Amino acid sequence: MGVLNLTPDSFSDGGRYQKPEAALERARQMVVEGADLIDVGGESTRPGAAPVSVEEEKRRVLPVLEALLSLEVPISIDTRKPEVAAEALALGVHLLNDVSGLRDERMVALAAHYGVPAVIMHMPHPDPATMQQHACYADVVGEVRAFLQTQAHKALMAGVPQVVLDPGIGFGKTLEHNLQIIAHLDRLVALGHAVLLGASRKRFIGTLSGVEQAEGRIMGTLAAHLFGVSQGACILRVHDVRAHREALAVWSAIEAHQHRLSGEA
Ligand code: HH2
Repeated sequence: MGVLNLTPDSFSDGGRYQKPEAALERARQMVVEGADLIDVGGESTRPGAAPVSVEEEKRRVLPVLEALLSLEVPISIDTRKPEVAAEALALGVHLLNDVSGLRDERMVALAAHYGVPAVIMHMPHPDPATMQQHACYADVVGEVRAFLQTQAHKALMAGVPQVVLDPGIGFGKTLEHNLQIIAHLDRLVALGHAVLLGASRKRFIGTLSGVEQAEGRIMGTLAAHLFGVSQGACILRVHDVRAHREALAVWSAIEAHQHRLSGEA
């Protein structure tokens, strides 16, 4: 899943793709590099980001979505706002990515009505502005898992055709929480739904690798993402598509060989 932020203030690529032509060009480039899906967002959810009105978010994303729908890959809308989701889905967007975890029942109803899969992401509190104050868990893996399981059940019961579970790396989580979640991602995978991992360029990668500039955190991102894939993650939300394709080509060739040998034994 290639990330396309149409924002002035996203933490790693803010301000670069605000013009529709630049956004379309970036999306085309990610498809050429091997993206299977493009995730379009019009609001930064980094801790402390300025809130964006419904009208402003629509103004940012809707014209670009219309243009992107002519691409040969599915398009996802990354929004917490039902008003934005409604118009994006009416245009024909293929996937709903809700970082607030489908807490708002209107989001569930929209995904069910349009028959699209929904990404359910965990954050401990629905407001990104204050989410770091809620980074407090007795058992982070168990609590994230329980939240996602409950939300998935509600969504499927309401008629959403498919759910994708996402632990929400960096959303109301400390370095230690992020590490525990990635190390035990198999516990989310065991719930039987597709699992998405989004660690791309995030702060904890910078902390561990010593890379201050978000754009320079590719190697650390790859390490986290490949570990996640080895635990069963099947969608990676990434800014650096080519690097991921190259790493996954090598990783999956080795993995396939491992299965062949164990099958023969
Ligand atoms: N992370 C970000 C935004 N949306 N959606 C899902 N499902 N999972 C994530 O981990 C996730 C997400 C934050 O990253 P980015 O879009 O690069 O930054 P910003 O929120 O500053 O625009």
